[in-house]
Amino acid sequence: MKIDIVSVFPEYFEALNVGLFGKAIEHGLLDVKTHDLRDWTHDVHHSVDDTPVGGGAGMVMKPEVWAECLDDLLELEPVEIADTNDVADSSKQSESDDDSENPDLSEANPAKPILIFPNPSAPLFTQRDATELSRADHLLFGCGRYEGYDARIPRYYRAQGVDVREYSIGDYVLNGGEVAVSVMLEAITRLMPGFMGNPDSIVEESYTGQNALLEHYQYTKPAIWRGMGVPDVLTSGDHGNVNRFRRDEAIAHTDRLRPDLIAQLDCKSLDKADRKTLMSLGWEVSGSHPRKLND
Ligand code: 6GU
Repeated sequence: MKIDIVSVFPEYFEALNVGLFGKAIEHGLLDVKTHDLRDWTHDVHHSVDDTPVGGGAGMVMKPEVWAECLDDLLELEPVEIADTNDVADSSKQSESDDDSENPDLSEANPAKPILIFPNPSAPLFTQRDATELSRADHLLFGCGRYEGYDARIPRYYRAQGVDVREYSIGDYVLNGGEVAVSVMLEAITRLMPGFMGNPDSIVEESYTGQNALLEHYQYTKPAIWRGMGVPDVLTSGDHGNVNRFRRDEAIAHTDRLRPDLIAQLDCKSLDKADRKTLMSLGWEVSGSHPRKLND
């Protein structure tokens, strides 16, 4: 997989050379290039931002600099587009800003570069997105800083037929996209075939597959540590019981911390024992998704 990262702090990504990610680069599984956005400026101050049109605090990243950079990396010629989408029309804005703007996972053509902008005001990046993007051949990340980037940048490249994604990594604000890109990259690349030493460890994790539950608790030896034991069933050697115990623990754990994930489960994928456990926790398991009773 080819990965280009554009940032005003390209040195931030030197940390990628360590651990499994570093190994994947060494082995040629990943071809990572970082680029300094300021290399595409022409003024003495190498400025990449300007004051917001309409006023307000902070600075906004300029479209010209980003476009010169992205045209180079995507090998596109600059064009004028007949885009009448006046930003002032908020109804149009909301129409084009929902999740549907990130193209459907199944439509992606792996050979086409995917342009990704971290953006705290975008749809949430999920394991589903990571899984899909792990099949791409070329990802290009554009890290914004300051208050964000000119909204015409993603719109322009979509109009050029580029697969453009914008993602937030959670409901909090970071100073820039660098940390978010690191998070996304780690989530994406570890799903690539050949990246992990033990691919089985991916299968059982939280948020994977149809049945996105939080994971059950894990224990290692010793069986008693500082007076604390582990659940007896785990040392029983009965794999059926161990699996059931873990599954029930995962369900109970998810019910407590992330009931929103239970409400997204597909009822068809739940077996009899799952249903029993869920019902004992106050869920109605019928129809397409479980429903919490007395909510
Ligand atoms: Cl993707 N960027 C920034 N700046 N802040 C964020 C974020 C992204 N996701 C959550 N907070």
